[in-house]
Amino acid sequence: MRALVVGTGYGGSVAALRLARAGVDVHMIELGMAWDAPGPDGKIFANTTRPDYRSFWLRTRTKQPISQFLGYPLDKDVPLHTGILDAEDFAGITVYQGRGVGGGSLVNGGMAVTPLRERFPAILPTVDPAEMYATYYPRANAGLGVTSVDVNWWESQDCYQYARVGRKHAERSGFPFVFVPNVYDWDYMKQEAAGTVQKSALDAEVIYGNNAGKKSLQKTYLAQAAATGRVNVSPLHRVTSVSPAAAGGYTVVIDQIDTTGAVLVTKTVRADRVFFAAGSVGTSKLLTRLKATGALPALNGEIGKGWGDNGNVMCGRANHMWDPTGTLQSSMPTAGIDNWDAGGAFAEVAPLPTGIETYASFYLSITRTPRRAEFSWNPATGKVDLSWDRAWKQTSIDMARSIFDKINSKEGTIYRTDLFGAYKIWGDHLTYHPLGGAVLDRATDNHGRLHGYQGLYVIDGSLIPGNTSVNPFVTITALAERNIERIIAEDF
Ligand code: FAE
Repeated sequence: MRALVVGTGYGGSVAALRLARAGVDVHMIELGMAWDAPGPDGKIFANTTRPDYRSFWLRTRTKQPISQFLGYPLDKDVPLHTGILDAEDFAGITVYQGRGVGGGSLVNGGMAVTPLRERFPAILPTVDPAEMYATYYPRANAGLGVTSVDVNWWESQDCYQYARVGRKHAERSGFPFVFVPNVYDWDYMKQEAAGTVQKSALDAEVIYGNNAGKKSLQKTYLAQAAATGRVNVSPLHRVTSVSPAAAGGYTVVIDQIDTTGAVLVTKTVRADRVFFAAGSVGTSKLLTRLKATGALPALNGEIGKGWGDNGNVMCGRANHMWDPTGTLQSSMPTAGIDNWDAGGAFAEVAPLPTGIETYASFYLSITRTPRRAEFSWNPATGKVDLSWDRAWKQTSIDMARSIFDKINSKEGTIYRTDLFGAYKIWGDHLTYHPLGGAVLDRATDNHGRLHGYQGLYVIDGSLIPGNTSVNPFVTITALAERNIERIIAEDF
């Protein structure tokens, strides 16, 4: 039995580990690089404040999430390269995604949040919360190496001054301030602060990769999968087609690319089972195209539907001079402001690690927006479109304002207007949290088996219909743990 896994992010890594441990040979195909060799500066990953050829996926100019500072544009030209962060543009939204072995775990902030149980039925209505909270969330948290910061240490460190200012302002306006766990190695961060190891989180490393300290999937699930001896990974390979094979199983067409994105060779392999784990956008685009162009015509009409942005919207606030947020800011967030029930927003108290004092508080809000978009095949362009309308973000902005208008009014402060373009308050052009497009119990059965084909599965963020109320990767991992257990027991 040979299983092929498309993508090496959270869903793909869970599938590979569990299948391999069950005795199945697994071949993982990954579009991005392996990220296992240092660049000319001796480091594998570039710094957030100094993007270079490693930072962006096949762009000749950076597209940084925060595009300006104090009126100065931050973007710059870079050589075309299969870099780590993809800023994928659709008509109404730019979707940021990790590219490489480890998927989003390579670029994310490591915030590892289990949603409150009472909010779970709205996230995945057909999944039994009892089994998720008794078995699969604990399993995911253990597998990912999730731990909480030592609050006494946190209280005393310069690098979390920004978070303490965030707490003070939240609490003075009556909002619950909640600590959230992370996958960063806190002992390592303590040594960074003490100056005894190479700095990573305390050297602003995050969205273009993290050279030490963060437990990305390469250090957790994928390391364990490799240790089984049954898992092969092919980086810089893109799955372009999956279709039923005459001899049974599936024919998978794969392009091997070089670091400029050029196709070197096209390969065809056969697999007994195929797991789609290319992320919400990757899986949705692939399935939408394969259904429309005749490779997998029996996929049902739910393919491409139910896509959401987790209600992401960013903003900064300008503090008074007596509320500095610190020249040293840990790039790993530890806390959020919870106004979900009253105002529909959960705001991550995020770092703005520039190395200088900005007097700015920065937030990524996750909001309860009802907006959902759809992927569709465009035969004229030969591409997959997404029906997201930029104007839909207004709902999310209004929800985020339920927190920050109140804080600004209480503190006598204002929004920053220099981070996303001149006189622009809201980062409303993007998402870090794409979800949906092959929704559980609609495009698939209630465990991720695609309708229409035996032996095809979806096992990533595309199963979740658009919102998780908090940062998504723990839920993606826990759902993958739940589904793969059932699939191995019944289908293998
Ligand atoms: P993902 O991790 O995206 O993996 C999919 C993989 O498939 C990628 O490696 C792709 O390169 C690969 N792929 C795509 N197409 C193909 C193809 N055709 N052939 C072969 N391979 C392909 O999917 N979430 C949190 O919970 N906490 C955070 O603090 C957080 N911070 C974030 C910060 C940033 C800057 C970003 C971009 C995301 C952040 N996220 C965070 C979101 C999180 O990383 C994301 O939800 C998960 O990575 C999604 O997991 P999947 O398994 O769905």
